[in-house]
Amino acid sequence: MKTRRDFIKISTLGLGGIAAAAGLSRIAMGSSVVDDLLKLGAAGSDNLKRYPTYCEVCFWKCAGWTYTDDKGKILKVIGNDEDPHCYGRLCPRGTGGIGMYYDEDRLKKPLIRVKGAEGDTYREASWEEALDLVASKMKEIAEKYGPESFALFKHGGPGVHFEHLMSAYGSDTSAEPAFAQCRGPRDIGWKATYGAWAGSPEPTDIRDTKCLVLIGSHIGENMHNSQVQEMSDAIDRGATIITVDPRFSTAASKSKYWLPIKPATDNALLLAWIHVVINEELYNKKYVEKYTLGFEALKKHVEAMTPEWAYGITTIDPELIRTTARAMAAAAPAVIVHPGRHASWYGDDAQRTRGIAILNALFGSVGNRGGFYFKQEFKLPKFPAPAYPEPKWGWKETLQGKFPLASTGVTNELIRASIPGQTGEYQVKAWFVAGTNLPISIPDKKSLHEALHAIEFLVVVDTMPMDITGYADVILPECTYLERYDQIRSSTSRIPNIALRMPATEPLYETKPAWWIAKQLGERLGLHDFYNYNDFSEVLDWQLKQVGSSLDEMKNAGIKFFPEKATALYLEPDQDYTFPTASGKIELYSSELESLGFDPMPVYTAHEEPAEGFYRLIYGRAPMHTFSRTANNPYLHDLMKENNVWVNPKVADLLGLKKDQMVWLKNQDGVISTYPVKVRVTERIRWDSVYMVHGYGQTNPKLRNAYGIGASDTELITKVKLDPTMGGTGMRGNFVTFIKENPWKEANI
Ligand SMILES: Nc1nc2c(c(=O)[nH]1)N[C@H]1C(S)=C(S)[C@@H](COP(=O)(O)OP(=O)(O)OC[C@H]3O[C@@H](n4cnc5c(=O)[nH]c(N)nc54)[C@H](O)[C@@H]3O)O[C@H]1N2
Ligand SMILES: Nc1nc2c(c(=O)[nH]1)N[C@H]1C(S)=C(S)[C@@H](COP(=O)(O)OP(=O)(O)OC[C@H]3O[C@@H](n4cnc5c(=O)[nH]c(N)nc54)[C@H](O)[C@@H]3O)O[C@H]1N2
Ligand code: SF4
Ligand SMILES: [Mo]
Repeated sequence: MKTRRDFIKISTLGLGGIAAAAGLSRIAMGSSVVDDLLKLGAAGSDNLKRYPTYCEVCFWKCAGWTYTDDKGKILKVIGNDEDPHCYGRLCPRGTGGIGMYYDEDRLKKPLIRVKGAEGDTYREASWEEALDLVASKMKEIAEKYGPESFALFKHGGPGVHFEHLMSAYGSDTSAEPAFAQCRGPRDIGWKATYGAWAGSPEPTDIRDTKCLVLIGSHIGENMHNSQVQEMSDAIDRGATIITVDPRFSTAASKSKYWLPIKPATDNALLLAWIHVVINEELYNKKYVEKYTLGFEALKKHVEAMTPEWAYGITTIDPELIRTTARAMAAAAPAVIVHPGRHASWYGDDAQRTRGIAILNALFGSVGNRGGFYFKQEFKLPKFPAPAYPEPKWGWKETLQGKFPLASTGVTNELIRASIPGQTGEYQVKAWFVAGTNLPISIPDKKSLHEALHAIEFLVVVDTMPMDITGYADVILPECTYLERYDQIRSSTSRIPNIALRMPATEPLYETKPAWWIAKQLGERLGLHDFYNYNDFSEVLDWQLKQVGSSLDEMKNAGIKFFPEKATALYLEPDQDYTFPTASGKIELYSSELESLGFDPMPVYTAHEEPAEGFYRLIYGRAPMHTFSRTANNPYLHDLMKENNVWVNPKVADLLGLKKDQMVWLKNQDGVISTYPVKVRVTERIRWDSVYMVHGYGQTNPKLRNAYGIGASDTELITKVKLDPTMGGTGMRGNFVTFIKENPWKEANI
């Protein structure tokens, strides 16, 4: 059945003509993209101009330099030597970031949906027309339902610009996948223990650690730059790496101990580790006494949670549990049990992070060298603007009293609030989507589709014709990060610092920066006072001057350091320290969680097991890709064109699956992958699970490199387990089986 918002698969757009007119060809025409990149990297810097930027290929935001030739053609991006996020070296994705600029499939002009008897299409429009249409819809929605019913889904660079716009318009109904689909549960678990989010970059002192414990945190494939570099140095220095992963990850291959845990049982391992550390008195007594609360209750709580108990759950040898606990203790306090990043796994994820946080507290690693440093942050003053109007309701009300610890919008709940009859008076009617590809990023496609069909208006700001754009009424093309100003980067670090992103060249085609798009809309909505400048560079210059710098200085330096704050990176011996929790202590026993009806200390809960013939679907990252955003990038696509499904040889034997055989995956709810995926037979995965790299299976033919290649893990994640504390979507409780014959033959897909 076709509905208004059916995804437009076939478009009558004349995109080819525009690309040709712009006179662009792919700069990577050679047989090996790697060679091209190396050549670009090696190009001498004489006569080249360089402009500071920070990377947008992922959220680590490494600072770098974009080099252009005398004609303004971008040649390369390299890391800024001074930058603590990258230490002068970008990861493969960051180096290939110029592929975002050169991608011929980029969005080039504003597009407006045209209804047709044969299905909808898009037509090109001028910015005037597209912006007028979006602004008139925003006015109409505000008049009919109130501005609160216009929701914002955002992620990455463009987010803040549209957040400002929507706040000025009167809506704080906003959310991003970085919370409920990513690190939200972790940050809430960390906060319940230490009083503050772990944040990004995490304040892990890997540089000086003696023992790094990675629980499903696959640094090395998860390419968070400075962490990867610091980990590699730590390995050279002889630090002990302990990896807990059902898959023999790259990190596992560098580890002294690999614990191939049965998936979904990490809480039992953590509790057993805590048991050993307390029972063998391996904990830091002085630290625990001085800074923590609830030790006796914890001791009692884990009394029966022996390694033998955990063995029956996790399949990890009790002696290995003891040995690894002792190895951590031997390194303490220079030990890091990494809090992880993408934490929305099984629905009890905030509690798993609590287990991790508690273990670190027992070792005294927080506030000690080689553990976690106290992060330093530098905040720039806000550019003057009137106070935002007070919305009558917002993202919080859409939760209807659930998820009391959600401290920012919950994407999946905003989606639910867009389906009529779900949240009563808090009904979302229209969406503004900027920098997030919801069909690939949000599980439970059924709800997403219901919501997409129900809303009255959808505007998408993106750089590429990603899946989400196919549902839009209006598509606004943003230029890439290499062609624009954005907000100053001021993230947490060992030394407070800021970094500038500025355009290295004029935007290609008719693309525009997010700040410009937001300002144009704001002015059409009569919000002039919120946009008291002509160019965003004026905002940056004003902000920088307030802190004794200037845009000119930052254009030369790219990054600037500021003196450390009063709080030092580490605790002095016997120093009094108040943690920002209610008690001022590290809460091993959380009265806050208890008062909200949650377990005050982490517990192990058994999760659903796969039925016979089904295998748990787990997923992760590949070093050369970031989710779906790099799927079509000509350079990065060349480095890894497709994902495959990792299958244990025992399973392959049992099912008669061969290396490189194409299969379709079917999940427990009967959902079959749209595209086939190649089998990779490998001992590196447990027999009870299969593994795929996330981000593949693009359905938009306009992505000429990525379309239809590899399978999407997301479409198989139809079932989610919500974290009751904050609404995170646990996504690893889905199970798949294999189909060998094309199930879509009839449907001709
Ligand atoms: N199944 C499954 N789902 C997941 C995950 C998983 O591993 N598996 N991971 C989760 C995690 S950890 C996260 S953080 C989220 C990530 O979720 P998203 O941020 O939605 O991930 P991307 O697929 O990278 O989508 C980014 C979108 O922004 C666009 N974009 C890139 N640069 C720009 C820009 O400069 N301007 C604009 N306007 N748009 C831009 C891209 O073209 C793309 O459409 O996904 C979560 N969802
Ligand atoms: N190259 C690259 N790097 C990235 C990104 C990217 O897209 N590409 N995205 C960035 C973002 S936004 C995030 S949030 C991070 C995410 O990166 P991480 O937080 O490091 O990892 P996840 O994606 O959650 O986890 C993947 C690992 O968990 C393992 N795993 C699966 N189930 C279980 C289980 O039950 N128990 C245990 N112990 N392990 C399990 C998988 O086998 C896999 O090795 O990566 C960041 N870095
Ligand atoms: S880690 Fe890589 S992709 Fe992420 S910001 Fe840094 S260079 Fe860019
Ligand atoms: Mo993430």
